[in-house]
Amino acid sequence: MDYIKEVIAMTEQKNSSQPEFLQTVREVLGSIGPFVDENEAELRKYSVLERLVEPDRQIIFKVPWMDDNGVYCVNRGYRVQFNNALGPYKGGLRFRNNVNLSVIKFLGFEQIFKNSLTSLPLGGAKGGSDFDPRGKSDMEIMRFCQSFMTELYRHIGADLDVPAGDIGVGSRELGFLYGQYKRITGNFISGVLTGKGLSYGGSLIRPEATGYGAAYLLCDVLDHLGDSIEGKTFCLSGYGNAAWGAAKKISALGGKVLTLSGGEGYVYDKDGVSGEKVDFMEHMLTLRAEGKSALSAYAEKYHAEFFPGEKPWGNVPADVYMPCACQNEIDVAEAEKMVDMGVKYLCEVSNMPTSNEAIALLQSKNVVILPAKAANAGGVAVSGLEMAQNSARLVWSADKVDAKLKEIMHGIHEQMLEVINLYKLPYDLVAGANIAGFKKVADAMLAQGV
Ligand code: 2IT
Repeated sequence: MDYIKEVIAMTEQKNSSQPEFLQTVREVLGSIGPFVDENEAELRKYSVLERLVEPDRQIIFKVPWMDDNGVYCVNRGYRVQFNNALGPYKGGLRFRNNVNLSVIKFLGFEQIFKNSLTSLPLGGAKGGSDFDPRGKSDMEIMRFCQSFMTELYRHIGADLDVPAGDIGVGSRELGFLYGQYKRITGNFISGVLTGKGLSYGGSLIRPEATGYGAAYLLCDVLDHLGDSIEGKTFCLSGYGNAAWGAAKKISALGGKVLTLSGGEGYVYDKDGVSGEKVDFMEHMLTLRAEGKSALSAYAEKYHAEFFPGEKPWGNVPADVYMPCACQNEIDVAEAEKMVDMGVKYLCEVSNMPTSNEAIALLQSKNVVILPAKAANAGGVAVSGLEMAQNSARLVWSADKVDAKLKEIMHGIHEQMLEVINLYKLPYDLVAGANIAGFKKVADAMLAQGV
């Protein structure tokens, strides 16, 4: 444990202004003790942890663009290529006003272990910008994406670094980004981006993959515990891509989704979000883009209750809480309320939705946590399958991709169980995911030398 403490202290000292990054480093390193203790001499000798917490490359660039009034604007672009021990750098781009280097580094660090858990050959990276597409016109977004790619293109490649979407980057943005990449390079290299539209190299099931994958992993966890989704109540946050996929699969499997949420508050639908209500979530994104209140539109249309300015955590009793919005949605106060409401499972679909203190509290109350790196790995996993299809110049059927996604999520549960059994841990999936994810990266880093 001394080695881990030393590296955490060193990381804190070097990155004191990056709270999100430090949060994930403490969380990951804090739970891989059993593996590090067992292999300390070798890990120390080759400075594996010191190398792990330092990104290979951090690219920060200017993104000038013109708005619809002819005003020139400047945003900041990022690409952090964290670790390519397992494969080309891989991870999404996030466009959101609160993006900064700390946020991109936390996402990139998480991505290393998540990608490792998929068992596909993918390294870890993340990028994005403090540009926020909300309230911008399509043409403003196009000009921004073209300018962003005019700088980014020189740093990416199908065997080098493969960006995808994240918050604020969906099929529209990826289309503009891909078009500009193609224009600059003159080549149709579809494997350079994932999450593309179906007409130009995208994969079926990629839009559904994050939410479906989380539901599949939850099925495996519940199965292991002799339980099932059927009849369970779910409290979701967000209403974007991850929440949409999760609601679609959970409702199909017989679970009841009671809430959706956003910055403006949450809706409580006692009849459950299913069928055409799930389809309506796509329309909610359009409403949001137009600056309208998507949640009150849902509440009005489906006679649900709208609670402005509130979060669903601990206000609605549910068996499973499923954050699907952004980082640090759940702190100790919310966790305490969730426990009082009788929550049994926390399935993290957004990246790092729970503070480290809230994780500790929930674990002490025997809440089973499916950590984000495992639970939301379905998104990047199907990105990996999109890369495979692009390399083979083939298009797989939805059933084939879905079956592979299920298999990958099943494999993630197996890997977590394996280390839990190996180190005689309780059924702690947080440690299971971190150790299993790290082990493979450490092996590859050691094999490839310093
Ligand atoms: O957080 C994530 O894993 C993603 N936003 C998806 C990344 C990807 O490369 O598909």
